[in-house]
Amino acid sequence: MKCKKCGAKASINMRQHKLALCKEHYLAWAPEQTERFIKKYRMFQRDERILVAVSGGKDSLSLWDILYCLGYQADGLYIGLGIDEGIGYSAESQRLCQKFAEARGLHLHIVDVAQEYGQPIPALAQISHRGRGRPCAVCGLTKRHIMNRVARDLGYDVLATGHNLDDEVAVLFGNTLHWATSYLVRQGPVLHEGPGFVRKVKPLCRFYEREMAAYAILRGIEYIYDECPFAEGATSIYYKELLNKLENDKPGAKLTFYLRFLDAREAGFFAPTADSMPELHPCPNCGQPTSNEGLCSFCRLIEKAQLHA
Ligand code: Q46
Ligand code: ZN
Ligand code: ZN
Repeated sequence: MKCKKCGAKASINMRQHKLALCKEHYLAWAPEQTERFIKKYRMFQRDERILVAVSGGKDSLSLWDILYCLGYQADGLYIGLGIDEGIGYSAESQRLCQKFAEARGLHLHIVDVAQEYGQPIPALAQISHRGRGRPCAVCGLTKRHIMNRVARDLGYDVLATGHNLDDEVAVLFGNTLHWATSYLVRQGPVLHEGPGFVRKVKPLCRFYEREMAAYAILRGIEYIYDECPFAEGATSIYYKELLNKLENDKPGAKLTFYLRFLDAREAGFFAPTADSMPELHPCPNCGQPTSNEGLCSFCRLIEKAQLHA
């Protein structure tokens, strides 16, 4: 297989784009595409300050690297979850994020959940009824709270996450199976800011997972290969496997599913309902918007944890 641009040996073949590229041309192509998506979906402007949520994985570190190469003002945010099962997942992912930032002279904010709120994620999950079995619901709630808080407190215009096409399509597939229209109406490359909410963007939403893995490897980015130990057996992973089978037989199926969904959403196919737009008011404790009466779900979780301490 030869590079379509220069004829040298190709490093990656993207069947869905009918495009094979060598290392040099792929490392130019990926940021060009990202810039195109940033503009197309009006994610942010050159003068805006971006906070990139980094986990130490290939997607978020590649995203930070691409924004840095494109000349955007992007700082990082690492959230220490305190997940030390198996390989010492959190400690290792934090080390890789710090190493990445230092090598490029970039600024990384670190928030450690246990230091800030008294308990790491696995312990918080034990306390909450949401966390029986798998800590992911508590983990997701905590990460969303911290990301929004840090972005707002430190005056960032936008929060960027490294979700790739495979992630987005797995979520879309799950929501479609359940016709969860209140989620479908909000899924997309940009979630606009609202009172108390920072804008959220996903600049990698049109890249396949293997394209980001290739980017990270070809750029020599050191990232954590292992998934979080709690990801094992998650429904989203099962959906990804199903969708990979489909993609294998029909190259481009995932991208088409996602892009046609965005078209349908744009055309008003999933109209907002009272359910998808609940009335929000500021939490009396932390000030973040919530649809709860009284404390937001995160503050309730922390209150419960303190009672158990
Ligand atoms: S980090 Fe947290 Fe994920 Fe681990 S505990 Fe679950 S949600 S799997 S993205
Ligand atoms: Zn080439
Ligand atoms: Zn709160």
